Amino acid sequence: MKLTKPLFILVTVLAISSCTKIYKKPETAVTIKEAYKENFYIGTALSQSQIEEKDPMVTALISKEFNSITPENIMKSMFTHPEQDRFDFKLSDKYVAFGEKHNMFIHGHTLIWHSQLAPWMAQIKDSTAMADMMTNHITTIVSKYKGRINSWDVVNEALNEDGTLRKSVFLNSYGKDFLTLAFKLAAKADPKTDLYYNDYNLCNAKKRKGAVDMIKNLQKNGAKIDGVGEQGHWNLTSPSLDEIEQTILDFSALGIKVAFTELDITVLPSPWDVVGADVNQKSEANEKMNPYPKVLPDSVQQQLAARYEAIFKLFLKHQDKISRVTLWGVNDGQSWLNDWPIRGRTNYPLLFDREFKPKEAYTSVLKLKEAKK
Ligand code: 9MR
Repeated sequence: MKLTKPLFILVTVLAISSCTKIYKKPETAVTIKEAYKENFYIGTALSQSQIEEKDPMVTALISKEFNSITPENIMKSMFTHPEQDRFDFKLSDKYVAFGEKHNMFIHGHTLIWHSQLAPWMAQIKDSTAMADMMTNHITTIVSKYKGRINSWDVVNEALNEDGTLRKSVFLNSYGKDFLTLAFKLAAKADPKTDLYYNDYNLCNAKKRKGAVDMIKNLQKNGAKIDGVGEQGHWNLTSPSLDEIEQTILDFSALGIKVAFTELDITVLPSPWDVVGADVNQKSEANEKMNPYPKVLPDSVQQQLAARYEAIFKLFLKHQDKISRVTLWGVNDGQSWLNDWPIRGRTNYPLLFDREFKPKEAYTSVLKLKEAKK
């Protein structure tokens, strides 16, 4: 049959539109990193077995869903610098190779932290020995990964809740300028890597003010600081969106980037909030404190999804100020919140469940971007 011109055009248009349908990526094929690629990096924290790629299914999920990584534990000083004259880079080499293989933004966590500290460092008493330690520690590690680790938590959790400097071996032996020293050493070892101060509870006004003053002081002392990491260990209601927004505004006003570096949302009661959990009635207390040992009820699942959605909506509003949003772990089974502040509970703080299936929270974060298109 010979087609008349109008009929030919109609057939062509229909063919093209049906092809577009066939080749349109199904909704489920859009992953979270793809959805947010124009906005900020979407990161996760890797455990040792994830770095070592013990489970190919998990590796595939990580590389599909995330474009930034943080080592959950293996780059803390007790692992990287266990003795004064011995560094151990076996695992951190694997970590960096993982990120490079999957073309990811690679974050280093962490150089100076009072916790998970190499025991020999805890013994340092005087300022010269502390300066020597910090020079060797920071210079060796940052130069080893120069040009390969894209950003570092140079100092982690140096503040008390009231905004004063925390008593630590660094403060006690060197004084408050240990912060300036740490940032200057890191910048010298790799001038191009981004340098962050990282802490939790920065929504607390006093602590935030302490952080702002500390960063201003670093800037006044001529140290390079590129960003602040707000960890984001939050719950279903607190901090409020207004408080979170205030941290974004206050820190970005200093001319630095804001990253959300360890995001997770606990759904379990806090031992400090529960009234009437009589510690003498142990099993009753356990049930109250671990209310969802088998499965998360739909109503809480939805609350979690709504909380994640509201938080990401706020992040999108301030996307020009935010460099990265990192979840503290890949799935619920891996989360440190199953063991803190009470051991052996079943928590549900992340975007993937124990079987690595995306939760409603995942879908709500993804949908937020779909809706914007
Ligand atoms: O998730 C980490 C957990 O496996 C460790 O046992 C714990 C030890 O302190 O550290 C956890 O990660 C912390 C991070 O390094 C710094 N901010 C607080 C995190 C949760 O405790």
